[in-house]
Amino acid sequence: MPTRHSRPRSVLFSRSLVTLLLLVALSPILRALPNDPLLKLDATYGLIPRPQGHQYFPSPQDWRDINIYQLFTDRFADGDSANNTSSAMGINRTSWFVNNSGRSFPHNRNFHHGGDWKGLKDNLDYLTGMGVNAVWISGVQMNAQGRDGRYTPYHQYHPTDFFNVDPAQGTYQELKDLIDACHARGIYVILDVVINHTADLNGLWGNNREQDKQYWPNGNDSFGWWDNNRKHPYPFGELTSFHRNGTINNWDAFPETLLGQFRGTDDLATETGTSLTGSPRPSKT
Ligand SMILES: [Ca+2]
Ligand SMILES: [Ca+2]
Ligand SMILES: [Ca+2]
Repeated sequence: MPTRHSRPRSVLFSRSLVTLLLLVALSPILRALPNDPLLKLDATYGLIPRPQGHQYFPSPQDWRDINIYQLFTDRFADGDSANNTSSAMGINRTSWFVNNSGRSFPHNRNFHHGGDWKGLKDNLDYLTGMGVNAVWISGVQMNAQGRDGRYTPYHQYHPTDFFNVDPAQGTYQELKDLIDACHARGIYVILDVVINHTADLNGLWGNNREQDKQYWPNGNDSFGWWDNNRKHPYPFGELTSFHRNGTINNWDAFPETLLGQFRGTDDLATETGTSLTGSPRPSKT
C-alpha cells in the first residue's frame, strides 16, 4: 500500500521542476546532434525516436488543468521484493536494504525502502481515487552509491548510467508496463531527470580529501576518481566531462553555484562539447 512518505514535497518539487525545465531547454540542441554514437546505445534501450508514424501519447493542452502527483518511486509501494536484493540487481546493493543481521531498514530515511514501478502500477486506483491525472516519478536511470556510505540514492538523484534503468525500481519492460497502464487510465507520466550532475565517483583528493568540500574558483589539479577501477560508464568515463572546482559552499555566489558540486555529486561540465554531446537524449513517455 502507499505509505505516508508519498506526499508531495515542495522543496523537492521545485528542484525537480528546475531540472525538467533545463532538459526542455536543452532538448532541441540534443536532438540536433548528427551521427551521434549514442544512437547505437539508444537502439539497445529504445531511446531512439520512434518509427515514422508512431503515435505518441499526446500532452495536455494546458498543464495547469492537470492534477500532478509527485512521488519517490522507492517510497511509494514495493511491488516486487525480488528486486530488493543484490542478486536481482546484478550489483551489490544488499547493504542498502539490510543490516548485518539481515534485517531490513524499513524506517531508515537514508536508505532504499524497496518501492518500484510494479508497486506503483498495482496501486493506480489510489491515484485515480484522488483525482490525479498525471504522476511525476523519480528518475529512471541507474544510480550509483557515491563515496558517502551513510546514504543511498533512493531519490534517484545520483545517476551514473543513462542507458540502463535502475534495477531497484524494476525492469525496462516494467517501466513500459507502468506507463501503458497509466495512459490507459488517462494519466500522464512525467519522468524526473537530473542533468546537472552524476553520482559521486570523483573529486579532489590530492593530500587531503577534505579539500573536496571546499570551493576552488580556478579549479584544483588534484581532481581524480576516488577509485580508478570505478568510473562512470560511457559517455562520462573521462574526467574532462566534469568540473574540478570542489563543492558549492556559498549558494549566493556565481559562478560557484554553476561550477561547484552539489554535496559532492560530480558536476557535469555542461558548457563544453564533451559533456553536451554526452548528455542523455530525452525520451518521450
Ligand atoms: Ca521492490
Ligand atoms: Ca553545475
Ligand atoms: Ca564528486
